[in-house]
Amino acid sequence: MSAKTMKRSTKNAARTSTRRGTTPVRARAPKTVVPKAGSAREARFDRRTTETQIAGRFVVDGDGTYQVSTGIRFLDHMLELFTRHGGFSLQLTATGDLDVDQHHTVEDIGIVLGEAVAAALGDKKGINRAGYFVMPMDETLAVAAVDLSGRPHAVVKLKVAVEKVGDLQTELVHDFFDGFAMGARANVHAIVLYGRSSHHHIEAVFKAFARALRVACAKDARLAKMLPSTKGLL
Ligand SMILES: [Mn+2]
Repeated sequence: MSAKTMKRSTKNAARTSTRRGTTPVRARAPKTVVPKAGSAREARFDRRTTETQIAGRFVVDGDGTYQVSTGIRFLDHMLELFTRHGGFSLQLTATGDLDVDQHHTVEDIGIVLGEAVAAALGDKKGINRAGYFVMPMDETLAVAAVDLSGRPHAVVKLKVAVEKVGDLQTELVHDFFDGFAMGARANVHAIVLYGRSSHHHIEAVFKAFARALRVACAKDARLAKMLPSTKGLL
C-alpha cells in the first residue's frame, strides 16, 4: 500500500467509525432493519449508534404480546399499550445514553419502530394506507391520523403543562412521533383535543396512534392487488 492510499483509507475509517473507549463502534450498521422473508408482515431490527443500541422484532398482524425494555418505564408503558391496542407484537430492548438525557433514546426508538413498520409492510399492496382514530380516556380526548404516504411529516399537539410524566420527559413525545414519521416515511398527526390528566393526554395519544396505524396497515380484500396510490409508487 502506498503512503497516499494508506492515508486515504485511514481517513475513510475515521469517517465510518467513532471511538468509545478503545473499541471502535460503527456509526450505523449497514442493514439495521430486515423484513422477514415470505408473506408474514414482520421485521427484525438491530440498530447501533454511539448513542443508542436498539434491537427487537415487530409484527404487524400480531397477538398484542410485548416484551419492552427502554430504560424509561413510562415509555415502556406507552409502547406496551401501543402494541396491545394496535394488535401488533413487539419485542424491543433499548440501551441509550440516558446519562445525557432521554432525547436520543426516545427519538431513535421512534425511528427504528417506523423503519420496522415500513419494512414489515413491504410493497404496501392491498393495505388501507391511511387511518384515523378518536380515543377517549376518561376526561381526555385524543385524535390520531396516519398516512403511510412515503412522505415523512409529524404534527403533534399536546397540552401537557408538566415537564415529566412518570420518568418520561414529556416534550420527547413529539420527538418520538417525528422519529416514527421519518422512519416509516409517514404522515402522523397526534392531537389532544381536551383533558385534565397529563398521564391521560400522552396515553390517549399513543392509543389513538396505535389504532390509526392498525387501520392504515390493515388489508382490504377488495384492494388486494392494488397499490393505494395513483402515483404507482408509495
Ligand atoms: Mn397508564
